[in-house]
Amino acid sequence: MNLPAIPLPPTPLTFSLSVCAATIVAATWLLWRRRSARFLLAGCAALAVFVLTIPSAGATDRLIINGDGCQVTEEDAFDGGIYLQSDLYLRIDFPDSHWRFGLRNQGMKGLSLVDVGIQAAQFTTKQYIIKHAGLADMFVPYDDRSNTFYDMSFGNNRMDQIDAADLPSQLGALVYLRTLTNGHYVRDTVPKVAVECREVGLGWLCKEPGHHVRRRIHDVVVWAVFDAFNYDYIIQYTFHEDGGISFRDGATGYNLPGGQSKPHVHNPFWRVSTKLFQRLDNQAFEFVHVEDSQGYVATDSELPIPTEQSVDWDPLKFSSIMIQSATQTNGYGHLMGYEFLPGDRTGTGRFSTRPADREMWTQHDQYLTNDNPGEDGSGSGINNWRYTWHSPDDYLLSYLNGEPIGGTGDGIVLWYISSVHHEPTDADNQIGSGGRTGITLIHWAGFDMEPHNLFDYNPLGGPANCGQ
Ligand SMILES: [Cu+2]
Repeated sequence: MNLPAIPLPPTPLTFSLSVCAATIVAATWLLWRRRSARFLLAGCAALAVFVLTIPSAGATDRLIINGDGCQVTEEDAFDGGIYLQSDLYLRIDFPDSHWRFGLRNQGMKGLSLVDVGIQAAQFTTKQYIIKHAGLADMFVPYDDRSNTFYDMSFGNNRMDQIDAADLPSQLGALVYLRTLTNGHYVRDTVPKVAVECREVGLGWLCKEPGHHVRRRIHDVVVWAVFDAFNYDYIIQYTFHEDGGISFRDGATGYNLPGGQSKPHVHNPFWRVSTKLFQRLDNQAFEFVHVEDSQGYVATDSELPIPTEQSVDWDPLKFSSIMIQSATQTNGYGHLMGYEFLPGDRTGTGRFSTRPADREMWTQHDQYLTNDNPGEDGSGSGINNWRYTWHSPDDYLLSYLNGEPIGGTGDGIVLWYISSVHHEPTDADNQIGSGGRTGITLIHWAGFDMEPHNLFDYNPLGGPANCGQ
């Protein structure tokens, strides 16, 4: 299935060209009756034909990273820059797979992804997988409760400028987010997103006598910095050549002045609105691997998740959430979808069970809801959580009202709480001034989204037989 075309509204350029054309026709009719003007008109006409055959300056794509293992293109990147026709979209071209996605800075929640599409293996067009993904909050309770912070409650537009020096020496680029203003898109004055192509290592290999084959792969990493005063959080989306996406939030900066050595937990709280293949027939399952009573034989199952509900991760069952279409199958007749797996995770945060503390939303790892109108945080009242801070207890728990999954709304939303405990050590304790200590090394938390029965074969060119 193709991604929807982006409608291109009339621009000042096309309007002014139309006015010019009408003026030329009228003037030609008036002047042609004068013999002395005919030679001049013929010359002007030739010049006009030359000018009008120069490609339009609008909607010009620009290659921003050009490596052997990956290329990145910014769409509609005309450097005149004032009358951009679309919001920011990037395309990634790996040798064996192709991505397209948009990047947004909406309200209080930092960098988000929109309209993500993937093409690989048997597909000849991009398959739409994500409507909107990003952070809903970052909850940071200190162990002794001297402080309890929601680090995305501090107001709109808290993303920092990214500098050229933040990039690697090769295969990196800065991009500018855009804002819809008076009918066209205008770039930010400073870049707030970094894009990098990174060599990862091996995607697969096979060694049989006389037959050694392998494939080395690249990632494209898109990241921004969310400024929460002493903490700088790196919000990072990694697009893998195998069709997966990694979502990560990394805490760095310096520890809380006055509480430099106090342990705490960073809990990035994610929201991913999927709409696989742009269809409304998506459904959810929980994968579990259960050992028998002797721990000798195991049974794997995919358990239907029929209604909006919480789902806890069980490491003893290798549990994961799967979202797939109820009708769209690959070449084997298997329903195609994506699986959500823990990423960097040092533990599982569980916090206050006292309702008055409004931390009941931390009692589970994951939630599934329908994407009903306004529930993306852009609605009114509690549904305005992207622009007006509310505790997730106020909005998330109200969305969990037992509706059949996929029964209403425009896709299925996974809410994912990732946790990383931060016990400051002497590496953090270098004494500075003003109550500050040294800069803390990045600690990451997040999850991964992997294709599940999406492809008919190894999307990275692996042979059907190893050793033949
Ligand atoms: Cu910390």
